[in-house]
Amino acid sequence: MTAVAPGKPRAVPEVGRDTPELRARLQAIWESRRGLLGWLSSVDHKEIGLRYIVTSFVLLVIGGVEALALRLQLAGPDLSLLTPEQYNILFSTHGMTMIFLYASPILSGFSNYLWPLMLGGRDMAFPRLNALSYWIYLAAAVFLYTGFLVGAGPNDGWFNYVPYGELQYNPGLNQDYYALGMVLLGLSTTVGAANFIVTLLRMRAPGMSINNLPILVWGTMTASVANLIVVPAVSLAFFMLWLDRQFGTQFFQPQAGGQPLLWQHLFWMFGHPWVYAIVLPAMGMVSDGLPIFCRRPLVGYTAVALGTVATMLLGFGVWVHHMFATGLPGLSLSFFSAASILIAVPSAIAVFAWIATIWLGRPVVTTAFLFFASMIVLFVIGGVSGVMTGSVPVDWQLTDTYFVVAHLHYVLIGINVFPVVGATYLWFPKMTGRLLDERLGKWSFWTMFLGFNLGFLPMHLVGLWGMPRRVYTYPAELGLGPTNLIISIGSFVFAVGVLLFFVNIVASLRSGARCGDNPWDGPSLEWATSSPPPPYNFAVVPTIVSRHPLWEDRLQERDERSNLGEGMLLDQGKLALATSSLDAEPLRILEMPEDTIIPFLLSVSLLLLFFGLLLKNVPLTLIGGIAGALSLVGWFWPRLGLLEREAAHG
Ligand code: HEM
Ligand SMILES: [Cu+2]
Repeated sequence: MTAVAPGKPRAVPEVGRDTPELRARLQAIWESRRGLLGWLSSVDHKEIGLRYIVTSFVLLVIGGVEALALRLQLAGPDLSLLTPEQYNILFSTHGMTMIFLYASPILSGFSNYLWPLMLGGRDMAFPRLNALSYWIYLAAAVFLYTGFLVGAGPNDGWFNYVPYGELQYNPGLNQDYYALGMVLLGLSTTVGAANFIVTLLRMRAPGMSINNLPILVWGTMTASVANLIVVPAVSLAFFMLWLDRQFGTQFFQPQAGGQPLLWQHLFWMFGHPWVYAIVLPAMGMVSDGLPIFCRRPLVGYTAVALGTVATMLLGFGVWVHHMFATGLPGLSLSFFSAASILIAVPSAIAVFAWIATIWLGRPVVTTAFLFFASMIVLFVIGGVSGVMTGSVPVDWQLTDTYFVVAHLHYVLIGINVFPVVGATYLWFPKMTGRLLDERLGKWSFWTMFLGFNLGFLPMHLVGLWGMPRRVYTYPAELGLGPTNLIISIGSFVFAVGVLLFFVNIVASLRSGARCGDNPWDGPSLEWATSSPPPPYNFAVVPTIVSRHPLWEDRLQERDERSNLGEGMLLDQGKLALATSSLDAEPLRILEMPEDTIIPFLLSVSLLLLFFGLLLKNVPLTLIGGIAGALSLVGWFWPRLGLLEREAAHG
């Protein structure tokens, strides 16, 4: 399975220059096989990253179409396009899709693609686990949407409060699909998070020390640590709900001594940190992207990096702000209110750093720049309405009104969708070798920006006027009709902007202008390799001495230079270098696993297993379980090569 015979001495790695022969050799070693089997077996982080990105964009479109149906229904008073039951399923499925199947996976996609390139490594630490996390994500999306297609989508909001989720109030399969689907998705998030953390600690180029990391890496690392801690809480909650429904446990049944509030605690202990997990990496995209177009390093790197971590630490202690209206004791409300307001501080650090970077730089107004810079405005609006609802008496007025719908979209669209679209303009050339069209890009930006504000700013108003969220209609006497019409029109304009973005992608894939390795003159390592990068990323292992390896000549910050043309060859097999956690000193040479179809098979087995559990079908459950166990046997079958860990120095 590997090019290296076990036992062959290679403790001191050869050092050499990047040559065409070396590249040919590495290409042969690292290339995935062609054909369907090769495609299903790929463990290349770039391939997996792209799959994540494409799949989550598809889900963004699906979730967007659901939202437009909601806004059609609400465009005027007393409309009956949707029944109340359909409305319930649609807003819950929209929330679930956007939060779980789009906002987080899209960031995993970008980070998967970019991390090893930014860090100067050849792949993630656990390539097979990486493939597994993608395939399980896809399986969970298929599972959840099967429910939706058979009329059993989630119908109790994305946070799925009990006791309404319990069997006696909710007898269909809706809640079972949602509960099991979320447990399945939790597996994907967990293995993905573990992979990011170990990759950060081990798979960096020599010299890529902790204070040279791009902020996107800080963001995803922080998000991954949080996910590892909090995803079990929500998986547990959904599993307990399923037990309540199928086996008569009474965890959340008040009449039997169960605790509905337990659900809310478990859910929001997860839910709030998760909100940061879907914004911190996106903030990292802005922190790394803006400086490229401002032609200068980010102002306040250390403060922004530490602010990222501080946001998450505080973020663990604010979940009760989702429960201010549940009658908890006053003292705990004060504590959680104070913490929620405090969390504005580290976020504000990032905002000031971005503004200072633009102020002190020489901005080039590209489409990517527009998306990143406008995100600052949206972030401030979403942040201010967040601080407002963080105050208990204000929240008592606003909770469950459209004000909250406005707030959550400013945060999620402002700090996730806008940066992600900006990031696509920035890194699409790296991924494909072609530029996106700038003219169409600017059209799409202005349509999105104006449409979004037209659609979502007035939501604050109807909320203040008392329009509740999650109602399928409202009577004409309330006078909410005209404003709601504006909201719906704005939503459609925004959707047209998003559509233009996708049109741009499809058109540019075929006919976009070809670009060189570094079309934006970016400073970080991913721009040092070709566009698109070869399967092995870098022919020789680079050595890094600064945060901006490609800007060192211009910045003249120090005398030393990073060395990108000469370094360890690691061409005697599918090899990668492991480095130490803080200073990135070379430690070990790792034999990386070959492509394998086992992660795909394992996730298909899990899908069968979960359908078996859902339908209480014993044969199906057994088939899924046994197939999964066999896949694991194949996965862990001892292979000598993978056990070798050789010292990287003499
Ligand atoms: C075209 C863009 C979008 C439109 C027009 C839109 C519209 C809506 C509407 C009308 C609701 C239901 C309000 C109610 O009756 O309570 C809603 C809920 C929600 N939306 Fe969006 N939305 C859009 C995009 C997004 C995105 C990109 C995200 C996340 C990344 C998102 C996350 C949510 C969440 C979490 C809810 C709450 C669902 C619940 O109450 O359980 N939306 N949205
Ligand atoms: Cu929160």
